[in-house]
Amino acid sequence: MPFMTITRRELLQAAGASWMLGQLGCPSFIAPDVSSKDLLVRQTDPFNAEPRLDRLLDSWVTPYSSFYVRSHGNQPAVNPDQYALVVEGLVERTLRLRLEDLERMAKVTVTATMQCAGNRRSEHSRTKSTGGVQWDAGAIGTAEWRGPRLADLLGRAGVKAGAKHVWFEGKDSVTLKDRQTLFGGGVPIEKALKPETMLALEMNGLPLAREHGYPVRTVVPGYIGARSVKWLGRIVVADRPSENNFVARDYKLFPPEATAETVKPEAYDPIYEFVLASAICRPLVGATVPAGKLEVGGYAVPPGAEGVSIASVQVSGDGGGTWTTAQLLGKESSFSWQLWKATLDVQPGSRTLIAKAVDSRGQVQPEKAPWNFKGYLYNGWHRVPITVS
Ligand SMILES: Nc1nc2c(c(=O)[nH]1)N[C@H]1C(S)=C(S)[C@@H](COP(=O)(O)O)O[C@H]1N2
Ligand SMILES: [Mo]
Repeated sequence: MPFMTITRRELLQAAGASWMLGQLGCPSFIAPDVSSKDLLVRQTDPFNAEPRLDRLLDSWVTPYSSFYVRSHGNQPAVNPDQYALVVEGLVERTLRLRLEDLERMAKVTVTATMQCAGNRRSEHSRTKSTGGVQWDAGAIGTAEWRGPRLADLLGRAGVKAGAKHVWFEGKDSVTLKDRQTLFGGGVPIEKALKPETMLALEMNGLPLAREHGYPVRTVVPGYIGARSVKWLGRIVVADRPSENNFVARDYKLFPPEATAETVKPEAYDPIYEFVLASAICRPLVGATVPAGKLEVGGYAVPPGAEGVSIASVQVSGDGGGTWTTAQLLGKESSFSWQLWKATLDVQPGSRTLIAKAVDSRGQVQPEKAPWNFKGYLYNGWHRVPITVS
């Protein structure tokens, strides 16, 4: 595995053994050991960090060291011996499963891209300020997730008639303006039963690291990262969407005229699927490059709908005057990004590189994304100003 840059022992220390620090009297909110990650820290508490964009091009499966971390609260150090997952609600049998029960279930490996709904929020903020972590285009990564299917677990519990949603609850504590809460997510029952939707125990062949949700997280391929709940503690089968803050109020796409003061979140649906997007990862914004042949690289993400993949990526070296079709480097998939590269001929002066993706339905990534005060789902054409000397 040439993409792994740290040893298994180091990762086990970051994950499974970290609860021991808690045993030794260290508070559970101490930061996990992410020293073997090489990230740009956007916020320290809660911890939020993304890789420098060009590092995303190293491999189709993103190594641990460049995988972004998005947290809303603390990063609990879960003792694997005391771990329990409760499955309840509209089920025939309430389950209380230990980690070894999950490890004993049939496992699948799913390669899927994790992407934050706030990826590229800083581009929304150029139009008008937005709240939240000001991500560049690096709140995204692709991993090989391994663990049981959620459908198998729900099959054991026996889903009752009338079930419409499945809620996920994490064990981390999040501070909202007026109260403490647990992070939560959820998906419609149809998505919960899809073969790609799973509980991940492993990421890239190793146990999940603490900051990625050790010992268990949901992975919901094609959906925004917020639905892939880390440090999973509870699953509830219900007849309605979760009332958790991060389903009922946050992670909704509000119209441009909405403001934090006036919005009525209950009037809007939760965001689930990704939107078609692409970004340039090399060269970096503001780079100076010699005139002539320039290799440009980046990623493209399909819109998260079943059966829809990336068909092509178009790249411009002159602000949109002429376009070149990029070479796609990954595997075709509805749930994973494509990496791409293109060789452009660039002329001296101030130039803007642009990328736009086209999906297998023929839909083209839009030139601009509608501004919203939460700064979600920025998928306008990615523009990278450079100097050609
Ligand atoms: N329990 C819990 N799960 C969570 C979060 C969180 O703060 N707490 N953040 C979510 C969000 S918004 C994203 S984008 C992904 C990020 O996953 P990663 O940190 O493993 O990259 O986790 C999701 N799951
Ligand atoms: Mo996110």
